[in-house]
Amino acid sequence: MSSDPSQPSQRSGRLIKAPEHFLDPSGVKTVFQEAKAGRRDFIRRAFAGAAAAGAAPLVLAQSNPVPAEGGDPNILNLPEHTVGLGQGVATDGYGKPSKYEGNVQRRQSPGLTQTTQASVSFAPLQSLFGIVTPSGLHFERHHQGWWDIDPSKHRLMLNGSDPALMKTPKVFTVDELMRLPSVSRFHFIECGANTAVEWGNVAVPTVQYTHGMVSCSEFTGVPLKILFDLCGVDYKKARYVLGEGADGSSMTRTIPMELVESGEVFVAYGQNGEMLRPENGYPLRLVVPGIQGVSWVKYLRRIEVGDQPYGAKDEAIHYMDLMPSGLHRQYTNVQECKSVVTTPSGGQVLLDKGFYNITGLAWSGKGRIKKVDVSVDGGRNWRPARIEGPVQNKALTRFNLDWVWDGKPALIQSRATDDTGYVQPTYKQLRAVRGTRSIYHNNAVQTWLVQESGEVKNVQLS
Ligand SMILES: Nc1nc2c(c(=O)[nH]1)N[C@H]1C(S)=C(S)[C@@H](COP(=O)(O)O)O[C@H]1N2
Ligand SMILES: [Mo]
Repeated sequence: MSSDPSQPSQRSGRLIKAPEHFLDPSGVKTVFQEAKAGRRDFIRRAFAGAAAAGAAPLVLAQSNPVPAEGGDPNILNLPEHTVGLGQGVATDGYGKPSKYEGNVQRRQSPGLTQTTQASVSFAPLQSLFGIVTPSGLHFERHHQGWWDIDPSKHRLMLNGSDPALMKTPKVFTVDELMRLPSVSRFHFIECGANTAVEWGNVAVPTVQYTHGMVSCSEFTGVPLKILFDLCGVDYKKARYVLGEGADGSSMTRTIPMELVESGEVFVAYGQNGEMLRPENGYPLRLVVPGIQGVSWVKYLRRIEVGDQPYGAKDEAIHYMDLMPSGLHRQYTNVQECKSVVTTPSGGQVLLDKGFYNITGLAWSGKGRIKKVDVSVDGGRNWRPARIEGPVQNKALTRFNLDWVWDGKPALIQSRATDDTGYVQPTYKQLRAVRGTRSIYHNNAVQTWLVQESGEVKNVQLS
């Protein structure tokens, strides 16, 4: 057997992860052919073994995803790492992923106009497990570039648009904020423009580009309500909140006070157990669970309370939805219930028929995921997926489903339902309400076509 199991493209056996060089269509072919040459015989032998052994009455056993008998001679080799002395503790003090995982990276989309300074990078959802996005792979969206700000010089000011709305405006240092009572919560953040190119059926090749502007972290920080209480906010009058960043984008959005009063909004300094990454707003960012990414102000330097919506520039030109009537829907804050299958997904290759674990992510800006149904025939039949718990409020939720691929073309979809009973729409249902001229807030059911060759493609069913 010529295959080298250490190669990342073969890490998961019969499934090829989206290749690094997918932009060159011949690149997909090459990886596919190499993998086929290396693994076909092995897979066929495994099937023969299963038949001889008399498979147990389980989907998994019947389709035998693992080699049954005969063995792999590689297990008898004693490589250097088994007989030699390994390396001492890492001397750089901060660990890195294995060099074999070098192709797991955030990337810029081929579906977007290339600018001199890129302002969006997408998370490699196809390569991630569970619900946490490693901080170094969290998607990025910068309206005016990112900064690594000195936390000792950074300040957060709270004030009212009118002195009557806040009794004692205050300026906090980062240290002062870190002395206050803190919360740690898992939440997804999704840019309102996630999945935008699919409105135009541009069909970018991988789930990284269709859905990679969503990420999920455990954030740590101080509830904004605590700061407002310290500053003596008059909650009867101050019904709106505005966050402002210390970067040059002057990017501001109105946040309704109810969200702060619920205790859910917080000023975060922590992300996945350490301080925020500079790209994600170090040293302070607003966490506004369930609300589109633009409201999660990074490099947070000022919070104002007001008695009316601000109608800020980004509320007049960005993140609005052009409805079929010709009118704009100005405030779409909540990210509606959505899901996507991350494996198998565009750019991946199934090397043979048999068992596969279909897996994906679901989320809802309104609360918790109640169920996820999966179809392998383009939405004619649905089966409930296994939800990996605990299911958390306004966080990514992982689902899995057993599947035996018969080698024929398959149309794989997922459809999530949240605890308000809202069901993720098909493109047909979404377009019936929203028309065809939207850019933002696309939460339609995604379809992946598994071709007979095993190659998986992004398609849209009308
Ligand atoms: N100060 C500031 N905050 C910002 C932005 C920005 O450009 N500057 N971009 C916003 C947008 S549009 C999104 S989607 C999220 C992206 O957060 P991330 O880069 O941590 O993924 O941050 C929001 N907060
Ligand atoms: Mo965004």
